[in-house]
Amino acid sequence: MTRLSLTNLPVAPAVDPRALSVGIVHLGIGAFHRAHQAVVTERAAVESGETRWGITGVSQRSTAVRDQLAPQDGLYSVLERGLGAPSVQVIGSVREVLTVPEDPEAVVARIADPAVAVVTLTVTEKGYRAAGAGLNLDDPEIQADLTGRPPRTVVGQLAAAIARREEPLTIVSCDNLVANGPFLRKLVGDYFDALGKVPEAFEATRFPASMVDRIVPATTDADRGEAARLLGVRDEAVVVAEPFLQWVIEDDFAGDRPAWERGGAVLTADVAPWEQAKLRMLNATHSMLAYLGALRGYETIAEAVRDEELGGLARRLMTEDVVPTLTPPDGLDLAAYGATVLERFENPALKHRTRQVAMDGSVKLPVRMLGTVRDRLAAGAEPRMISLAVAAWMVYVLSTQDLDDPQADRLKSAVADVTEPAKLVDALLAVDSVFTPDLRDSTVLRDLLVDHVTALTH
Ligand code: CS2
Repeated sequence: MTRLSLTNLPVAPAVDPRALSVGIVHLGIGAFHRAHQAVVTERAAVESGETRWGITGVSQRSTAVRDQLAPQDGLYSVLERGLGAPSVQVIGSVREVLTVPEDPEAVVARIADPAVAVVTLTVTEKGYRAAGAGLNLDDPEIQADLTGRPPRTVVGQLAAAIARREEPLTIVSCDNLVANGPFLRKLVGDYFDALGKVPEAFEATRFPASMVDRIVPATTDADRGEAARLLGVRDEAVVVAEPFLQWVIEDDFAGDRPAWERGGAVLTADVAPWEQAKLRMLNATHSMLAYLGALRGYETIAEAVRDEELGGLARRLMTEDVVPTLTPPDGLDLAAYGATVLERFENPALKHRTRQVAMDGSVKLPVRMLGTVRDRLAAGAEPRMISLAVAAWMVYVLSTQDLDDPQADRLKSAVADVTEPAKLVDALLAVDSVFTPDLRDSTVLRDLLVDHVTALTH
């Protein structure tokens, strides 16, 4: 079967890719970006008629995405899997892919290009190389960037480009982090402080917060087969996604920006309530189902949530522990939102693996679970359900051989000699890159964790 490309186009993208020039650099061109921001950006271009917002995608580590996209002129399809028949759409907004290992300097040069006004990022929690609220200055890659080599870390790339630019730049974090924009600004500021010089352009650089939402599991051979059947051509870069898509962006830009609101995004003055609702309701429940589901031998999130007991626990996590900590954004009914989240998880066509959601727990828990624990404890409540989610992670760490986590070595050695539930709880509560002293010292939390770990391991 022939391969998707500009000369082999069964379904034309909504905008002629040849007419687009690059105005956005996206760091971390994985499946999520291609199924989310790239789609909204293309829709915005269709609605506004603007052709200056093509995307240069950057791969931080591997050349895989570039190798998939280059022979296809940057084109790829989004395979949407909902309850009905799957559908497919070809997206043409990615115009170039650069890879950091091959040419780190080209990445900085592209961000510094005056035609570029916006940088977006999906580099996952660990890509920020933070320790607590600041930059991890002990990280060897950060240290190496600080010596002045062409930068290989995300923060190093942004800092080097800001130092070179004359026109204002806006940097939009699209990762699942609390106050992702201000957080990234702090990390870049820490980097400049460590360098001992803060360029003038840093002050003018804007870091709006954003909340992103779309479930995008890893693509499988079955997805590639389905896309080929629907398209009539082969697409090595297909991404699969649910129909739902949400993007709420803080309206704080240094210069021009794509008309993303015309592509379906919401521009607003305050993203925090949206982001908090999403991280605490959706992501925390997702992780809980991933850990409990994996421990029960379920392959996918849909199987886990369809287990009556686990589905019930997921519902109780939201209603009993999370909702009381939230101030809903205007127009959001939290009960209805929670029900929608569970319906989305139940989508049997998605095949989102429990192991995929379970990875990187050491950097996900603080963002999606521990704020809820802290708020419930402060309110004098017993956070029974959210501590079950934390306990499930602890048992998962103990029982998983090839733990996929940036701190896997540290976690595995912490639990190496553990023989009983209380020891597991204490060993992991002592990991100070995950748990802050207030949580470590809470006997209410510890007792709950020991109860849950006991129940989960017997
Ligand atoms: C998931 C998220 O893998 C995970 O940790 O919880 O990727 C989730 O699918 C997205 O945030 C949904 O928007």
